[in-house]
Amino acid sequence: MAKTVTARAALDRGGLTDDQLIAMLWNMLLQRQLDNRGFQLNRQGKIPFALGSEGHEALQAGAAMAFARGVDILVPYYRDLGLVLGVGITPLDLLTNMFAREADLSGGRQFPNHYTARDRGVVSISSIIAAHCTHAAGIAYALTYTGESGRAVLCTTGEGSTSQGEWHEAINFSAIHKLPIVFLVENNGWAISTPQSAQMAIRDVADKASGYGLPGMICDGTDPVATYRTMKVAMERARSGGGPTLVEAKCYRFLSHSTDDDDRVYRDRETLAEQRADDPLPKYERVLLEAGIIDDAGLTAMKADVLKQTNTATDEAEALPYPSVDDMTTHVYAGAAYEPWLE
Ligand SMILES: Cc1ncc(C[n+]2csc(CCOP(=O)(O)OP(=O)(O)O)c2C)c(N)n1
Repeated sequence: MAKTVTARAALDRGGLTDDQLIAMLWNMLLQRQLDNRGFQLNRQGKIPFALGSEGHEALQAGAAMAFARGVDILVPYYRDLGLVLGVGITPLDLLTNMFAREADLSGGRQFPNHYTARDRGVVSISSIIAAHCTHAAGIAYALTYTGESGRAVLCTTGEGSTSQGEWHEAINFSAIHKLPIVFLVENNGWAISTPQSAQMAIRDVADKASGYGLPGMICDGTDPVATYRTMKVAMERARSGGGPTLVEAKCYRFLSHSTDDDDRVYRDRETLAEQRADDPLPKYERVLLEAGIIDDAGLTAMKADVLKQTNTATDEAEALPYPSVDDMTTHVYAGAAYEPWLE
């Protein structure tokens, strides 16, 4: 009998099923669409601020795949839209946050791109760079203290945040106490207008791990499978009592830092265009197309669906009411009757 000839290219799938590989593509497409929507809404004057994670999609889809829902705890930073989508926050949750509506999971009080969902294990974001790293170490310490095993804390930052004292304190404390935590550094080369070379005298952030006595790992953050592979090892080490890991995922930031920043004043367009060759989204689309995991029609349909879901969530969130003025001091001052400005 003739041997079946398959057109499928060999695929490094990191042990993931077709459905999981497709789920990562979905996550990446949705992340980019929602990022763009944030910028559009800002330029339309509908929301005060937006941040983009364009270029981070692959590493966030891969890291989310290594996160155990209902078990692990995520302490993210503001550029983690894909990661929070991947652990169960919905497009409607995100847009309700951007529009600061009452139904927002922080009651319409948080900044755009400052996500939280207690029921999904996502801790509220701190705008103070690296302050959340000590919170994350504290949460990991609490897991150890209360004897909860099999759970890990995932704490993310950019590479610029690793210059902050609190990052070092959190890493040191975690290593000393062998805490169940993974510090994921999304190294996009820039901290607003400060390049990595002006931030540290080393090439790899992962090298900082050895000074504190924890393992440092590096992965290609433009490849979701490579990131998943690395994060799986690190998260399993944390869950099984092996202690903390520092993971550095190399990527690039394609957009300005935020809608309040104009990157043309510090980054030349040629370098940006060169980096586009490594754009994780079309790269991963090609991988799945060549492996026959998805076909052109499937990809087109998926993109249409992502746009439709983004539009629906935008319209729904925009139609929701703002928080009531009566609710202004909730979670701000102790006691409903305390109104210091009236005294
Ligand atoms: C303590 C503190 N200093 C400065 C800022 C202003 N700030 C906000 S984001 C940012 C850059 C952080 O860069 P990085 O950690 O590399 O993350 P990226 O934004 O590149 O993803 C700075 C300096 C801040 N929020 N907190």
